[in-house]
Amino acid sequence: MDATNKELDSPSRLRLAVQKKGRLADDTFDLLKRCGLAVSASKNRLYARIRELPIDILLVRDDDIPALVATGASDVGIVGANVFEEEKRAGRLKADVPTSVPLGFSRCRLCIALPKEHDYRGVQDFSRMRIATSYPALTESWLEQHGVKDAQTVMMNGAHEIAPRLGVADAICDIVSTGGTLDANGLRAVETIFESEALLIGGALNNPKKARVADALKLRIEGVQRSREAKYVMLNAPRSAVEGISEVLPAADKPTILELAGETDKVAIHTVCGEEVVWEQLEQLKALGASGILVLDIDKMLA
Ligand code: PRT
Ligand code: ZN
Repeated sequence: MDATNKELDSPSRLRLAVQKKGRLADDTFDLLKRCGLAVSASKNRLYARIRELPIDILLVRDDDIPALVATGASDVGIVGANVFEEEKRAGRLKADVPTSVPLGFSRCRLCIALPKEHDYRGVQDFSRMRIATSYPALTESWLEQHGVKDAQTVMMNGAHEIAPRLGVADAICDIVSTGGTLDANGLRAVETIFESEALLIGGALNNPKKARVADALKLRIEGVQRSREAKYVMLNAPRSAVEGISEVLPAADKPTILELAGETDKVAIHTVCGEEVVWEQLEQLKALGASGILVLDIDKMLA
């Protein structure tokens, strides 16, 4: 259901700004879905109302999210750390936007890249270079930190990769994920200046009702993040092997030990492991006498 303008004025509903369409959007909607919050974004919608919690979703371009949160037009937002930091460092945010929660998706790097034929020797190679980027503030502060004083940034909103060939710049500073785009354009990343992932920003709210909703949202997000990595491990093992098994699974909670019908020396062990369980660990468990080992995904988790 679309929210009407009047509904958006509701003082107790939390406003969450998210990217409408793009690289962040799918993972953001997936996260919200896993938090039990269904949003159906259609082309013409600028906002959507969530039924399960008093939250209104603003569907916007990612670049607008930091300012929407800084001005209070939105209470919280989900945006790439690259965009958030650039807006902050460029001094475009009118107010402090409080601590952000890292969300673990849309991971990428902001890198300076040079034509492959350039024999890169170190940061001083950037001296007197023109660097094409959409992130001038992040690039300039990195150059300054590394003692490069006479490089110049050239603002470009896209197609940075062709800037060196066009003679518009000597280097570029852009987001890299697989490195395929750089490679296809005869470029090579020589320095990573910023590591990015999606962040939940904002959330210092005076309105106690909204603050409670923001806390509930954060709690659900934390639950989803924990359950993403966590595994439920079940196995049968000799009673004497319980300690050894705990050592093989260091990220596991204290195990639940269950009696097995008709067995005196063997028990069933159930535990939640806070991180991925790899094949090598299963082999070590087997070597300790474990059998019937099951590793299951966890759908939801609340500490
Ligand atoms: O329309 P709107 O303004 O909302 O979106 P946008 O076009 O500005 O951004 P979008 O959707 O492309 O990216 C949103 C966010 O996703 C970025 O701000 C990053 O935080 C994150 N992200 C993750 C990426 C990439 N991976 C990525 N690979 N953003 C951009 N790229 C581009 C990069 O600019 C380059 O052109 O992909 C190309 C490089 O990819 P590889 O895989 O070839 O290295
Ligand atoms: Zn954008």
